[in-house]
Amino acid sequence: MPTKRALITGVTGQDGAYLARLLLEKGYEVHGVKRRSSSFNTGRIEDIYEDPHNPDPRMYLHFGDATDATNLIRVVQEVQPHEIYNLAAQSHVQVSFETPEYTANADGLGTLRLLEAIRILGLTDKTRFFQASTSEMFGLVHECPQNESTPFYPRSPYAAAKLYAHWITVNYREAYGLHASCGIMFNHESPVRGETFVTRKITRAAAAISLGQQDRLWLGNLEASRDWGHAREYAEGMWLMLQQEQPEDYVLATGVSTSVREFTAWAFEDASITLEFRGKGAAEKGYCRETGRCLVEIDPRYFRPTEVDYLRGDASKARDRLGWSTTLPVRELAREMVEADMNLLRRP
Ligand code: NDP
Ligand code: GDR
Repeated sequence: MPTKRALITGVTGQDGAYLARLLLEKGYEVHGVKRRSSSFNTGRIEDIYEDPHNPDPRMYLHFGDATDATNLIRVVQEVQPHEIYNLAAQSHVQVSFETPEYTANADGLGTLRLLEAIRILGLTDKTRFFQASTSEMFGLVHECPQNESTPFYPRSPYAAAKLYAHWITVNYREAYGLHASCGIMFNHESPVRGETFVTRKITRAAAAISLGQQDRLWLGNLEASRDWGHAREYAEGMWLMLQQEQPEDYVLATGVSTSVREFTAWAFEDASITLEFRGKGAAEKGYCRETGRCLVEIDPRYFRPTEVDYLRGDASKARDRLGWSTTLPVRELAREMVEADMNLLRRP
């Protein structure tokens, strides 16, 4: 078998780093698209990136941006990938309310640009395509749990942009016979999760507070509930979708939903602090049971103009057809993240 080549956009992000690692382990030649940045943005892939002067490198990086069509066409032409994983996105829901046009451009049109690159270059029969769709598309949902047939109702500029990306991917599959699949992925986290997403913000703060490096954690909606899994397992799901004979869309989820409040209590427990929540609404606070000190407070700035209150996925299609399921319970995920943050913060 000739070596398979994969192109990953968003390779410097959490999922890109796990997926690149997985594909290298599977013997792929991996090409990643990274953005030009004024400071290093390759921290998550430092250990797998190889100097191109090495005798036989299997990992390459290309400069590129989801908002730049000519650049994407050139990269796809140069790499001639067997598989493209489109993970690049402005992926922060709250930030999308402040940058709606940019989010639509990068997340929505960025997907169209890649699909068009495949079509223009005559690669529709050769290149398989994965789109990182999201449970945020369900938004104001009335069905629980959510599966592939649950209607969408996006509640943010991010979710609306991703919904466009989802449907345009489906359309290119139907219109041009492209092997294109969307993973409708519920939240997945890890020790390399971006620091402004709620789980990592919490585990980092719990570690920093227990080490005396931070006084307080400010959060938004503690009632919100999410289906949190481990990013490593979701990378495997992405790969499995592109190995199927027929392209299809699949929900990836754990089937368990946990509130932000409960995740916070777990993280502090793992940092040897017992938290007690008292009060209601914006006045609710988290106190250390032993010392009585207030450690968690609400900052209304973190509330979103429209919120997604509750998500819980049903991944039975992925289990039955791909043989994919999650093994790591969310309680263990919290523990792994706090432990990693403790180690990170203890370093000089
Ligand atoms: P991250 O935010 O960690 O990574 C996003 C990646 O996209 C980074 O490499 C980032 O580059 C890159 N990027 C952002 N904007 C552009 C742009 N204009 N052009 C090129 N690259 C860009 O996200 P995750 O790894 O968590 O998620 C991966 C994908 O999966 C995203 O599309 C996300 O929306 C989607 N998703 C994620 C879920 C999750 O729970 N993690 C769930 C469902 C879907 P840089 O490093 O320079 O910022
Ligand atoms: P989400 O993740 O919006 O689900 O999108 P995030 O961790 O940002 O928020 C989850 C829930 O926690 C509530 N929340 C807070 N969120 C943040 N970021 N900061 C806070 O201080 C805070 N306090 C409470 C939020 O209101 C929300 O309800 C993630 C991203 O990875 C998307 O790219 C992906 O598509 C979805 O998951 C599935």
